[in-house]
Amino acid sequence: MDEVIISRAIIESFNKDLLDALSVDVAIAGAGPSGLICAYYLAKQGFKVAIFERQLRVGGGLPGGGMMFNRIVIQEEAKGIMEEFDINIKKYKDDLYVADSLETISTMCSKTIKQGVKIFNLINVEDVVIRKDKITGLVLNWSAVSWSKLHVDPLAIKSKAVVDATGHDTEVCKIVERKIGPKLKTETGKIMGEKSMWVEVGEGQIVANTKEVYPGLVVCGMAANAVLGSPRMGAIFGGMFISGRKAAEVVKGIIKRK
Ligand code: 48H
Repeated sequence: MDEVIISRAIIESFNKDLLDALSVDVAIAGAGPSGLICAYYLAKQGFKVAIFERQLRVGGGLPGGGMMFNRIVIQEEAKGIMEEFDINIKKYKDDLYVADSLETISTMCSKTIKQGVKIFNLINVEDVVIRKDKITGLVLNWSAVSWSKLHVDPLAIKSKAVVDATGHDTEVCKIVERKIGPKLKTETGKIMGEKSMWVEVGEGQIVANTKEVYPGLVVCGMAANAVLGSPRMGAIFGGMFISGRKAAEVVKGIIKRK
């Protein structure tokens, strides 16, 4: 055993994946539940997908369950996705099921990676690449650079489609609104803003809200409701999963259109 060999193994292996991710079919910002599910269904259909996650860990708001009780609730419509991932669910009442949030996120992450998705954590999406009126990639920097506010220029990757799966923050859409102007496909062209909790409406509207909001840019999960002005829904996650799966279909349409 040799320290330098260990270092070389890590650097070479990581660099190979990062170099390969410079040009992908789909670049996803955020490795929360909606981003993971979207990536999984795209990779399952043969697309080359990379996710960039600014935190150390994946999962976004899912592992924390509801108010740190590490359980999530899902509804009947999302049962098929839980079955696809082979995650245990327990019927609670009517069409509602309970799952362990740690089993859910670890299984989703594992199966998404095994499907061929590359997840790069500790990397912050700080801008988009634009060609005429179309998003064609992401601008990336180490999270440590942005957290410590260092003046270090970023690097960029190219993709056929970009997915904003950054949750409540709607980070990619915010960048587009700020830098390109009010041209998002919403009522005002701007981010409409997330509304207060109303589970039925929030879960009801999330699928319709999952769409291409600017050429080459799809919004999914909590970001979809925040951009399109729908309510939050608390610790029920079925809508996030179904939105991720729909985002994969929308992305497929964008790539086919080319
Ligand atoms: C790289 C970034 C950046 C960036 C953010 O918040 P998430 O879990 O998002 P969803 O939509 O998959 O799930 C939402 C759900 O967790 C939730 O919050 C619910 C259901 N709330 C209801 C309620 O009432 O509150 O994950 C987003 C991920 C996170 O891991 C972020 O760290 C990451 O995106 N992220 N990654 N570059 N600029 N911004």
